Amino acid sequence: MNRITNEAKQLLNRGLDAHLRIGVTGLSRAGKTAFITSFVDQLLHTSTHDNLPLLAAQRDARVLGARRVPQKNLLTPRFNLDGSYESLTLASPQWPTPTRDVSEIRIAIKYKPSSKARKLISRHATLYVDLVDYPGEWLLDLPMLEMDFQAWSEQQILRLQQIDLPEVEAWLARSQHLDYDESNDDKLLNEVAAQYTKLLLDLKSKGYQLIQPGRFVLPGELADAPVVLFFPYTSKNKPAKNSAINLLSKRYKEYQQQVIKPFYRHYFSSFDRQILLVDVLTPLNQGEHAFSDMQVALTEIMKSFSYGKNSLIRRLFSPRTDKLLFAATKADHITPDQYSNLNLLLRHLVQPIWQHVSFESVSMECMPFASIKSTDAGVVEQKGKSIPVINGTTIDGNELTLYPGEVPATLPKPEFWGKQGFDFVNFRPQNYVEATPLPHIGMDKVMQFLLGDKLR
Ligand SMILES: Nc1nc2c(ncn2[C@@H]2O[C@H](COP(=O)(O)OP(=O)(O)OP(=O)(O)O)[C@@H](O)[C@H]2O)c(=O)[nH]1
Ligand SMILES: [Mg+2]
Repeated sequence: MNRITNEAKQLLNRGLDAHLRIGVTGLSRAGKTAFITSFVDQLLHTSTHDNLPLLAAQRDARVLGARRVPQKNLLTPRFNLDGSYESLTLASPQWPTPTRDVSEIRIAIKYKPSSKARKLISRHATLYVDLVDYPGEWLLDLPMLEMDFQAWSEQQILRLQQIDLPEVEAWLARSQHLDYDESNDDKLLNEVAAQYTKLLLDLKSKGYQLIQPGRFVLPGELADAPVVLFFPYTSKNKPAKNSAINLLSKRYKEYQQQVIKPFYRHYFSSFDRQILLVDVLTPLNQGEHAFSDMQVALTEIMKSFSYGKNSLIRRLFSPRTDKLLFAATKADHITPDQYSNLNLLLRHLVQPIWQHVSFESVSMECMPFASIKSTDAGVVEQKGKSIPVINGTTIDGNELTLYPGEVPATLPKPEFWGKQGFDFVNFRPQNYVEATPLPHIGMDKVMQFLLGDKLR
């Protein structure tokens, strides 16, 4: 009893209310907006529905309710939850529109504490949760902090040379052989820089995900600023002191100091927990180049999470993330018998970081889930055999029942791409039934991992 009273006294001084800041990231189209929309929507329905059986506090009927409250951080744009609802409630429901910048939203969850000490203090407590949506592409810039302009240029040019596309060849042929030394004028330089950004956007639309610098394709408020107008350039001769080409390395340095570092200082190091959303299924469908590119991009992204004593991240910032979740999104595109394969495949993808991060006492987990379920799973009988299927409405409005195929449980071997046994179809969200939570697969498990222990 004494121990409980002591703990209660401590809590009394500190107060029961707590605050959790969760970073939600993933490459473009990974499903961040759908995730935050569903996360908030599920919480808003906790007092009226049993929508989250695996969230312990809700299962034990201790969640009294949740509501949106004004965010504390006044400099970050507000997450457009109403915009998401508008799209989802259309007569033909649509997915929320793509987002291009960081945004956040705050929810207050009122609950009954379960621990004896907490109950002594008050019958109610509030957990404030900030969800911050930020592009995974920004994490791809971390390695740039350890390279000077020359080293970065050499690496990028090499990478571009390995891509067998005429537009890449054309850009390389032009950009590396122009005479930028003619005058101090940066017009030509800006022109080639704009073409470089266009090339990166082009590559992105073709499924390449390893795009550096990440801000070039998602510049937010930096669009057209000189700091995002440079490109890799390797020259054998040292350029003249006041030639325009020197602007490239100046802008590169500025990008390191004014763009990459502040991002890690202001956002990354402020997260208590992070979820990295990975869309494994789309690249699996697009083919070998998209899949292996995603794999390299993921490995680069994960460097931001391996903060051992000597890591760059630790030297520059002090991140405080104690939980990290890798989540395979859009699991409603496959039949339930494939969920475990999807999870195993995700585990293989994040393997390079797994051991390393566990040593840093960051708790990690992998799981498959769907933020907004757009299909129903079932079984059809064919020639006396039961075949698992999913059924939904395609983006074009046609009802479709199909078996999308097997998800490989390990990294696909070259033969896999030859047979391409995976058939991925984009479904539109199901019709929204008013006053009910959005249908999901496994959001409760995701939420239990991210905030379950804070609702005790
Ligand atoms: N079936 C299904 N599709 C999903 C789900 N979540 C996202 N999607 C699909 O993935 C697309 C991208 O989802 P978003 O939530 O907009 O992804 P994002 O990461 O916010 O994308 P950007 O803002 O462009 O970076 C959607 O338009 C849907 O087509 C899901 O839970 N189920
Ligand atoms: Mg988005």
